[in-house]
Amino acid sequence: EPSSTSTTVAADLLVVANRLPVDRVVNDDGSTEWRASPGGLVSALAPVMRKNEGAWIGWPGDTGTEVEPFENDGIALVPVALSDQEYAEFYEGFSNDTLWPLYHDLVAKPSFRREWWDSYVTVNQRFADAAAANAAEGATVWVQDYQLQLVPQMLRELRPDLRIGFYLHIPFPPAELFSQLPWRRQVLEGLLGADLVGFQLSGAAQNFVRLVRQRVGHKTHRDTVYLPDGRVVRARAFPISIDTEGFEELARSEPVETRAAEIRRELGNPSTVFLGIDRLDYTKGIYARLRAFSELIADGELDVEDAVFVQVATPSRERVDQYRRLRDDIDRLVGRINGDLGRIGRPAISYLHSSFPREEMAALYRAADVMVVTPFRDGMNLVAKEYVACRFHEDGALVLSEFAGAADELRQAYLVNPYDINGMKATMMQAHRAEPKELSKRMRAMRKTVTENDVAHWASTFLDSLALDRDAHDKQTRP
Ligand code: GDG
Repeated sequence: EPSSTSTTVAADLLVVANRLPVDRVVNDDGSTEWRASPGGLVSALAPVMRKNEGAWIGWPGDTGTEVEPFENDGIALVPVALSDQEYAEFYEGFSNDTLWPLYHDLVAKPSFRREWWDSYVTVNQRFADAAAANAAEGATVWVQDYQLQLVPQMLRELRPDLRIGFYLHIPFPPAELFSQLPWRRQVLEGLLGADLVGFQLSGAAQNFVRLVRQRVGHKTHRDTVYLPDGRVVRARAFPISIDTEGFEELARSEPVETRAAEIRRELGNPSTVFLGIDRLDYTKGIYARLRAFSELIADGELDVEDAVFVQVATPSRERVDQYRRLRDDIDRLVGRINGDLGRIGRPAISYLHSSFPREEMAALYRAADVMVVTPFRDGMNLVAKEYVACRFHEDGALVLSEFAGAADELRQAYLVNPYDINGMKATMMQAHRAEPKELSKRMRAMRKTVTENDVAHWASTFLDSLALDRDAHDKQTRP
């Protein structure tokens, strides 16, 4: 049993997330070091965390090792250890094989296993203990995502002085689906430990409030839940975003420009490059999208001499069965499409099962004429926003699923229903044939949206809302 660490910090702002924003890498000589794993969340929160005696609590990414808290770039990092068995049960099991499919419209069938739930409770308690031990009096704690839904309540139990926020990065399902969960009430009560529960979309916040009313029996009004002890919990939408300026800067840089041109050359200078970039996940709709594209070629609408589909599928959750099966299915599909429709040096689909540095991603975005983002369900989908951020020439087309959170904001995308293959085919062709003037009109509007609403704006809006409600509450309850 891993125990909690001995040294502690007294942070005023804590982020509690499944993963620390660093990776432990083992060198050839056996020594280990930490390497920053830059993501939008870290870059958005780093400045405010440095200013506020910040601490980040999370799992360091390998099992079985105990690591003391350490400082990285002005932020205290507090590692929470997981055993191999906990990794399998809490992370791969309950988080990714129960909650993930359940919260994504049952795109895959969730497994309900009682021992996974027990592990979820144990690990959530360990994260809550670590947060409680490292928070200064009256500190603000921001808990992230579906792996840690019990932490708010556990933490409030231990530290009623704290201001607690929670943010869910994935969809929150309607009552009809959520109610399948054998531990539905515990999860709702876990979340109700927070003062503010944030979601990507207002529909998700409404699902949550309705469930709380139905299943827990608390009084609610609009975005507010009234608890019997007089405390209130708010449920609101805070659509997440990207470091827009950072992406655009990268896309404008000379090495990326050169690389983008090189990519097109290496693809044989086709007139149209279609692009998909996703974690290899069954929610992302990769299979249906590739089929739609292959039919356009088979139908003679597109020709492999001048159109290619580049699909990057980043390896993900490779030990979970459904992900293994998906990988095999896609391998087989790509093999068949290229075997049937490709010509020498001209595969219909250029398929890459690997991950790439940010520079290469930016070059791909710059090289692509039509970006195809067709998840069956997605909390937001940052890839869509990254593509827009990189298109500073205001060209390129975005084909986007209505079931991605991003579709709420990016109204000028070519919206599709990913279950409708013929509809997707027609819309992909419409995007492919669009006049430059039409494309730039759409792209300009979308660029305005992602520029005005970047990830820094997301973080400050959430934290301001969390702080504001406290001030209002303090005023009301002060004698
Ligand atoms: C969850 C929710 C929500 C991908 N491959 C590589 C790479 N990436 C980067 C992308 C993008 C991120 O990973 C993926 O974000 P998405 O939003 O597209 O999807 P999820 O991973 O499912 O994220 C989602 C998000 O949380 C945030 O709240 O939007 O709905 O499911 O940034 O660029 N980055 C690099 N190499 C790769 O090969 N460097």
